[in-house]
Parts: sequence; structure tokens; C-alpha cells
Amino acid sequence: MFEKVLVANRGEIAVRIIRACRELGIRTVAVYSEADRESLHVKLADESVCIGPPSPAQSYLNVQNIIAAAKTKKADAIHPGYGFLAENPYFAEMCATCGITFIGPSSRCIEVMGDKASAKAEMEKAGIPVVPGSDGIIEDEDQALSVAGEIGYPVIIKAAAGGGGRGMRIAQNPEELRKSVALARQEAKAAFGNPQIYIEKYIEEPRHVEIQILGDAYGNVVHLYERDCSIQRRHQKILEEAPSPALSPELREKMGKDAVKAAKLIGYSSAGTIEFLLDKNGNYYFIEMNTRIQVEHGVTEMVTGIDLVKQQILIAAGEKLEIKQEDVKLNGHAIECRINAEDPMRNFVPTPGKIEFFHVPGGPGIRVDTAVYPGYVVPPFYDSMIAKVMAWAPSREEAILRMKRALEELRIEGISTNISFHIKIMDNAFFRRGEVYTNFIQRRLFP
Ligand code: MV4
Repeated sequence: MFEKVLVANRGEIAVRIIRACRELGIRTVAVYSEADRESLHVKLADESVCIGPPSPAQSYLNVQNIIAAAKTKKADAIHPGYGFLAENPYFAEMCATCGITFIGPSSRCIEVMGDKASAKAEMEKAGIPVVPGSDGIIEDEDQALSVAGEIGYPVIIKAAAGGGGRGMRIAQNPEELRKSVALARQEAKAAFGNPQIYIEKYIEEPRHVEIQILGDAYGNVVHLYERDCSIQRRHQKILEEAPSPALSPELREKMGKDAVKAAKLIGYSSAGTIEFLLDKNGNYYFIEMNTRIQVEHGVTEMVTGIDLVKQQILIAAGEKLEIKQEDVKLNGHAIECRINAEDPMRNFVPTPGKIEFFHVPGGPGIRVDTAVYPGYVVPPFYDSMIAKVMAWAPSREEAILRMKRALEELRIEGISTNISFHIKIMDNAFFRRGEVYTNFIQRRLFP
């Protein structure tokens, strides 16, 4: 087992990883930017190293400084968390070259799944349903028009290097498509440094259902069922739940088996997530794979009792997965609300600043993952998520009531947050019936 792990991240996920290491008896090294000197992850880690100025490019994305910090502190492994360097194949490779274990999948898996068009092609080979569309990259307008003519309109243009919904464009007819191809390529080039695009049939009002998997270095793979992440705003998830209210037990088993098949096909070793779109008729389609621990991993932990971060560490250390599929049982229902420092009344602008008062809810079935404390100043340089409130209960109805209770207990003063927005979701009749899909926020909350 590792003696020392460097945590290449900040905020609540850095704290989450430090907690897992502590319980495993592993020492930790925090890295921090000049803006994060007073951060909780720095205070909780055994040691810490400043890796640069506030801007992410110079600190949490600074491969050289992070590797140097790991070498100086004699860390055996690096946990990248999510975001930043978590899905950077060059970073994973660099760790290997320097004799440091990257706590995540192989650089090759990250690379294959990072190109969303090649990921789709791989999955199709394995017999996993994918959204009808172009076989790989679209080169020009004519090819786009011919593919769209075959699959029918509307179609959606996506960036191969995108993912998470960034850089998508919908075309309702050939004229719109003609106008969009060149623009989409330019946008993709500007946003991701790669102009490659692909085309898919546009699925109307899909749900986003993702399967959590764990694979080890010996080809063993299990799935930990699904999360429903259909409530999103501008492709940012704001609420997730497990299990999905939209799946029958049969569909759940089928999607789980497909996710395991997908992970086995690519020789995936670590925690990972296979994302599917689910249409109104119960058809599901692979869209992408995330090769990291995700923000919303906690709801899966609550309904399965499995510590995903510890599993990632054990797997990276070369241990055999001791969990068998038949041991993974779904118990009850869990919901997560992402609490952001933003103002829902001012088009969700970020609201960095000093937290003057902070009260965290507790009681039965509540878990709060946060790196915030009273007097903490939320810096303007990073993501606005400041806490994750999770509620577990035996049923979805009870989990919603419990979440509402916890949100009402949660008090944050000094900055605006989206807490009241989440309370509105808990009270929404459509949400209570489990009817959530694309545009839920626009159609049901801000009609
Ligand atoms: C789609 C889609 C419709 N058709 N793909 C992909 C990443 C995710 N963040 C949003 N994505 C979508 N991909 C096809 N072929 C619609 C969405 C989508 C969405 C999906 C589920 C739940 C909420 C959504 C919000 C916006 C867009």
C-alpha cells in the first residue's frame, strides 16, 4: 500500500480524498495555490506545498510543479480528484514516467475516452447501443448533410474533444446544419484546440442516466448501479440522485451489464462512469465515459455502502477488487444538491466573498461534503460549488422530505447561494413525480 499520497486538487474533493487516505493509514500531501493558503485541504493534510499563483493554469494545472512537489515530498502516488488534471492523458503518462502511481485509469483509457467520437466507435464495437449518427468525425458540410439525410432531423453537432455538453449545436433542417458545421468547427477549435466534430440524431427530452463502475488491474469489473443527473443548467449538473426514478429493475440490470461490458472491453482499471441518454421509450444510448471520480459519487456511496475513493486507491495500489457483483445491493434512495456561490436572481452570477456565518445540517441520513468554514473567503478563481448536501432515506419520497429539511437547516451568510433554488426544486410537483429531463429548469422552474 502507498505510504504517502499527493492530492492534486482543492476544495471539497481534496478533503474527501484526504479523509479516505487517513482511514487507510496513508499520509497526505496537499498542494495549493497562493489563493488557497487558508483552505481546509491544506489544514487537514499532513504536509503541504504551494504550487503557484491563483490562476489554475499556473497552479492546479501546472504539471511540472505538481510532479516536483510529489518528488520533493516523496509521495508514492497522486490522486487527481475531478476537473483540473484528472482526465489529462499526458499527466497520467508523466506520473508513470516519474515513478509515481496515478490514482486513476491508464493513460491509454483516458485518451480513448477523451475523444468522444472514438469512444463511441469503441462502444459500438462492443455491441453497446450508441446514438445513431456519423461513423466518427465529420469532415465537411456535404458529409454532414448526407449523414443527417440518413438519420433524419433534428441532429446535434458535438465536439470530439468536448464532452459534458460543451460546444453542442442543434440543427432542425439542412439550412441550419449548413450554417452550423463551420461555426461548430471554429468553436471546437477555440474551446478545445481541436476542430473535430461529429453528428448524432437529436434525442428529444432525454434523461441523463450514468452507471458507476469499478474495475481492477486483473480484468474484474463490477457496476454500482446508476445515478440520474437529468437536472442540469447550462450543462452543469445541479442535482443528482440514485437510483434513477425512470428505470425498471430489468432496464437497470441491462444497462449495468452493458457498462461492465464496456469497461472490460477497454481494460478499464479504476472508478469510472458510463453515461447514457435514456429516451421516452426506454431506449438507452451510450454518449460518453468519464474516467475520473465524479462530483456526484456520494449518492452511489450512500445507496451501496461502498467507499469509491478508497476503492480507487486500493485498485491503484494493485489490489484485487474484492467486491463481487452479487454483493452490490441497492439500499434506499439518495439525492445530492450542489450548493453554489452564485445568485439565482442575477442569472446565477458567481458570488465569491467572505462566509460570515455557516451552519451545516446534520441528523439521520444527511452527509455534507464541503471545504468551507465560518470566516472562509470563497476565492473568485475557481468553480463556484462550495458544498454538496446529500440526503439518504429508505424511499425517494422520504429522501426529498429529508433533503428539504436539511436545506432549510443549512445557513450560509455573507454571500448569495442557490439554496432557495434547491428548495424550490424539492417543492416542485414534476420533480416529486420524478419527471425530469432536458430543460426541466427552464420549463418547470422559470416558466
Ligand atoms: C444529447 C442530447 C440530445 N441528443 N445528445 C450531452 C452531455 C450532457 N451534459 C448533455 N447532453 C445532451 N446530449 C443527443 N444526441 C441532449 C443533451 C442534453 C441533456 C441530456 C440529459 C439531461 C439534460 C440535458 C441538458 C441539455 C442537453
